[in-house]
Amino acid sequence: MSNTAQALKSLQLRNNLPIAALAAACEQYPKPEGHLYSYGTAGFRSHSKWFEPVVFRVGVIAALRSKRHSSKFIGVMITASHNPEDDNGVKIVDPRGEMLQTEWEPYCTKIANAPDPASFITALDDLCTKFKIDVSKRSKVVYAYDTRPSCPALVKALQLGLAAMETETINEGVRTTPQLHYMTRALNTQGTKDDYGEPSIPGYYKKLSSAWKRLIRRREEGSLLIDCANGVGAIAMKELLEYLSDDFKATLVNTDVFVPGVLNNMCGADYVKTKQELPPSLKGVLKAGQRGCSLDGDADRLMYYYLDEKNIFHMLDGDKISALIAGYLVEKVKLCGFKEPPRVGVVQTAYANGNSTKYMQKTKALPLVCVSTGVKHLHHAAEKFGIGVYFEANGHGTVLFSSDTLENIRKHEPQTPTQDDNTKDLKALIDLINSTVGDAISDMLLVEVILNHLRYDARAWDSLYTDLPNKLVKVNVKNRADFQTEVAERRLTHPAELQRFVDSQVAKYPDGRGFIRPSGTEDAVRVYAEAASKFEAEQLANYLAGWTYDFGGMDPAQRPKEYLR
Ligand code: G16
Repeated sequence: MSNTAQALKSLQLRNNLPIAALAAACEQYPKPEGHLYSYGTAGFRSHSKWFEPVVFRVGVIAALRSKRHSSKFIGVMITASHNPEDDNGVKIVDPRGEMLQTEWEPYCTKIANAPDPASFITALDDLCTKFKIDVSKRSKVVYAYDTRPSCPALVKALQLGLAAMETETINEGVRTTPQLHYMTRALNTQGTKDDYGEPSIPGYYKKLSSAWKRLIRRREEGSLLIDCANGVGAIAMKELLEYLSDDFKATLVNTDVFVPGVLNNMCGADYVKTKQELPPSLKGVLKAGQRGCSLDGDADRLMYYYLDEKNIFHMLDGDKISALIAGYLVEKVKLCGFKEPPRVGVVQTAYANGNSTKYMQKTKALPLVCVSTGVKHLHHAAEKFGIGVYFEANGHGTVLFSSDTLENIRKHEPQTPTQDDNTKDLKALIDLINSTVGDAISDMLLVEVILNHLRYDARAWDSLYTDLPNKLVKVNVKNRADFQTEVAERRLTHPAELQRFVDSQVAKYPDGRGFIRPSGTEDAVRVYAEAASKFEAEQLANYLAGWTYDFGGMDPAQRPKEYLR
């Protein structure tokens, strides 16, 4: 008898898992020795060469999650979003289209790292016991993937995990992450009072385009330039344009979806945010005064920008998008004439520009909370408001309407034609917004509608407040787990000495602010600084980066020259 067979025979399980099928499948995808996976900010992410075993195991976990939720559909998305093309990632989507419940994350990590079939099955058994999963229930999973070349092999691994659990599956093919979130919620709410829309990709386009047509007034001339990051957003945008008819004029660029090496390369939302410049491929294409925007590799992030009359680049990031939307919704709610108006609130992270926070709190008197990076944190905080607007500065965000607010709007009886018009607008906005997760395409339509209603051009929008100059640096360290934080990632608890250095440096700069946090999606530490001038913000960021580099245990002689010390 082989060692594996012996180990399996001696297992004492508490749940009736299909041991033979799981073990056979697990042997096909052995876990690479010495490689550790962690379920982080956006699920598992890694270089794609390490990834088939983890995706197989996610298939099994998703099936169990479905059983835990009385056979509701669970979503699985294979994407590494803004990461380089050779990376890949996988995340589990809960029945309402939200991120996986955080209590499951350590179990996912343990299951992914189990070194052999017996320990893999034991880890699954622990999960079933902990969450009282009735293994005999049916399981249903809907999945999709982005345009990365590694996806077909990963999909095969996922399918094997799902088959081992005899799961009913829907393969949505190459789709944006937000489309998969939409599908998950729509499948689970079909025919109920919470019906989210027709559970199909055409249903998604119909919902967005019909809301757009109800909202849009006379359009100005000119077309919006959309940088699709050479990712799946290009496919979705082309499909959506078919539904939007002539009153939405857009020019798509960076649409080379299946050309190797171009995904997110020198383009896309992450490029714009981190470099704070126009992607080179848009130079000479974007005209002065014209609005442009960039999606990221899986179309869940959005960055806007324009060139002024001197051809100077101006970025309108997630904070500016949030300020525009929150300010608009506050006024819209007032115009509807509710007896008890829903409370509009804003959620940000430590990356939010200091002046955006001031604008929301002081100029607009909006309640505001700051949470850790990661949509799951923002989403949960936004649920506490009647209407919760959450955006990360990187352009990832959406708007949530609480069930009480939805009921309030549904029952509302407007007393004047103005109230009636505005209530109709609000209802259409609810359909336009993909509340399951940040959706670059839905957010882009929302921004365009608001600009249209307010008769703002990009400059008028930009003038809501002036960004404090800032800089974000990625520092590669030996072990990002050596960096631990508190107060929504704004301070390091470890290394404490590094935090003392941050405090001493920040105090030297007018309007200075800076923090250091480990990334949840890449093996790196991120350093952020802002200050009154560009020079000072960059200098502060480079000092903090230099010290982070040295504290990360790297050889100081190798420190990149832009990192100061
Ligand atoms: C993911 C998360 C975002 C987060 C970003 C960067 O985005 O969904 O919430 O802001 O990663 O996270 P970190 O700084 O921890 O690496 P995406 O677009 O990659 O899915």
